[in-house]
Amino acid sequence: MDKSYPKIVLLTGATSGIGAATAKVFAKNGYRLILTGRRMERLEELKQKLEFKYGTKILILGFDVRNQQEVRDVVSSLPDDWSAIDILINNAGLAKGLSPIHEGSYEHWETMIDTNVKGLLYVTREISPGMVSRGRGHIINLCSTAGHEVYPNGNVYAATKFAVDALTKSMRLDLFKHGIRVSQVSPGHVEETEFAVVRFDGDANRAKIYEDFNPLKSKDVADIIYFVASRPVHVNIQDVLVMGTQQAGNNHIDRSGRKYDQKNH
Ligand code: NDP
Ligand code: 8X3
Repeated sequence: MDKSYPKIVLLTGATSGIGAATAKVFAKNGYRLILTGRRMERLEELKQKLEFKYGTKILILGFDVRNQQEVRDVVSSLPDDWSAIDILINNAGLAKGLSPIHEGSYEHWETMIDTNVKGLLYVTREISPGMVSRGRGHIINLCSTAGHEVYPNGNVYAATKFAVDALTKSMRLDLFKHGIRVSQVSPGHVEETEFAVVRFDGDANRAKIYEDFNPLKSKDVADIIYFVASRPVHVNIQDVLVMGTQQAGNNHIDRSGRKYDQKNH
């Protein structure tokens, strides 16, 4: 651990799924956390739980990453002792709908583009100048297998994640000379998240997409994000492409029943 310990992590999308699991791993390892999302009551609950369990310091900020002015206001009014962010984890994101291009919903398209691409850009634009001026920092973006390979009806969600992949590569080119690391993690299907429920607008039956195979769990991805963030400062992991054992690509999933349960091995 270097001299600036404990480091400050700003994590977007901490209210559920991969973000909530990531908050837990970093809290356990003694980092100071700025946890963000729109559902303030969830953030309050998480803060209380993690501070009590791990004794770590947590600041919570409720805002919508799509709102450029709100993002600017929130970042510019960070208390002095929370403003030197060491690690930014751009995790907030979502899929909406699963329709062929000729039937897609404009509203779904706007929501995905505004959140996954523009939201990530707004937060990064506000936080990266401080990193540049300090000559240190690490940005970790949540991409997806959908940012590497398209699948039927995944069109606009995939396009946003291909954009995240392009932005990770571009940010790396722009920021490496300032001592800032840029990485991404690209998971396949992950359960213990609200991803499918959000995609299908709360339709619990449609959201049952993990019953016939064993996908990644949110903690699997959180552990990888932590691994990426905790490498020695001379190491920059560019991308981690990771899937459950029963998934070999976006279009290749062994749906013959849930297998490879850790308990049985
Ligand atoms: P969840 O739905 O469980 O979590 C999404 C998080 O994003 C929530 O905390 C939500 O908080 C936040 N969020 C969504 N929209 C906004 C917004 N406009 N402003 C602020 N926060 C927002 O899904 P996951 O944990 O699965 O998703 C996390 C990331 O992982 C996403 O980028 C997703 O694309 C990616 N991913 C997910 C995979 C999966 O299979 N689950 C696989 C590959 C990548 P709130 O609603 O409180 O604002
Ligand atoms: C989430 C995984 O396959 O639903 O990024 O697009 S997938």
